[in-house]
Amino acid sequence: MINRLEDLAHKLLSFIDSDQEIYLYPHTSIDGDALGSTLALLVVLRKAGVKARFLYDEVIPEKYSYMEDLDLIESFPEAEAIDAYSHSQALAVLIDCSEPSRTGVRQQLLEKAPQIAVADHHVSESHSGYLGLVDPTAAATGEIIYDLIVLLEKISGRELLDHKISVMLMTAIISDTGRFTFSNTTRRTFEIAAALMRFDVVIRDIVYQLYDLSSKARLRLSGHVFSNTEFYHGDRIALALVSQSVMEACEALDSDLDGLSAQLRNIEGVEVSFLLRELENHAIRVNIRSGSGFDAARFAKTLGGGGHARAAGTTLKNTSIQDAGRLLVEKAGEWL
Ligand SMILES: [Mn+2]
Repeated sequence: MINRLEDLAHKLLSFIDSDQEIYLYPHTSIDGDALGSTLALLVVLRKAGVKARFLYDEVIPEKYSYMEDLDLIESFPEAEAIDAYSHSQALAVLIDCSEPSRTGVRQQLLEKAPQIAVADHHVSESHSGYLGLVDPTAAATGEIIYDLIVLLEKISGRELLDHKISVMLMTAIISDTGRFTFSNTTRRTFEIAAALMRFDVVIRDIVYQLYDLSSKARLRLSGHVFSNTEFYHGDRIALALVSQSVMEACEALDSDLDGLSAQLRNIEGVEVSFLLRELENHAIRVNIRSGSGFDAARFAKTLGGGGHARAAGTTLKNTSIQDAGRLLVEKAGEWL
């Protein structure tokens, strides 16, 4: 268990007015928590006079475009240029993940850092030598970043939080708590949200962008997913397969799949749902949602993945989507 948030705060502030830089690493397939948390820390560090960078190699989903300062995100360089970047990197901070492998192609730059820190709320192996905090009781990494910012304010004696940073952190929290409705939502979640409301955050606007605003592609994709969902083991397992051809026929983006697997889990009697998405090169991304009787994180771990008890995932390689579906149903059947 890594519990050194104070140490991380001091470390970050030791780079004030330094030419050395801090690189921030959210996980791939960025979500509202990873993005809001990373952007908030980036802006705060720069405000405090610390050089920080946020390099990313995928497209940031359009729905987050209401946040300010997205233009500070730099596209990740070609492999040949990585060495040049690594010279200025004094510290790497993993955000909303603790495994270097969760950073995809950025991992090669991350691992050149002389020191690695982490701010995360996923259950994970302990990494000795990492600074920071891994707290699975936090509903969102945004809660941890909020605590970190409060520490930075205390130590530096400067006010760092403002309206735009509060919108980023609220985005993180709303995303990972399903707008304050998931079982991970705690009193602490509301205390932090209340503190952010001091900066006139309009929750309605965030929720509209993240949840309510829809598209034709999403509507067609939902129709396909729901009408083709199959049920197994006395309807306790729900399985939905989303092939590449269906994505293309619906002109859907990956983000159009958000929330669908939770809806499958919500069907009466269903204890675990699997939403499978066919990727390139015979890989299948598996999205798992479960009720209280099924530990999705533990299940995902047996297949090389991870996550939370009620929401987890993994990627299966060298398989077809049908075979992956059969494997999951069989394994989950043994668990139930
Ligand atoms: Mn998260």
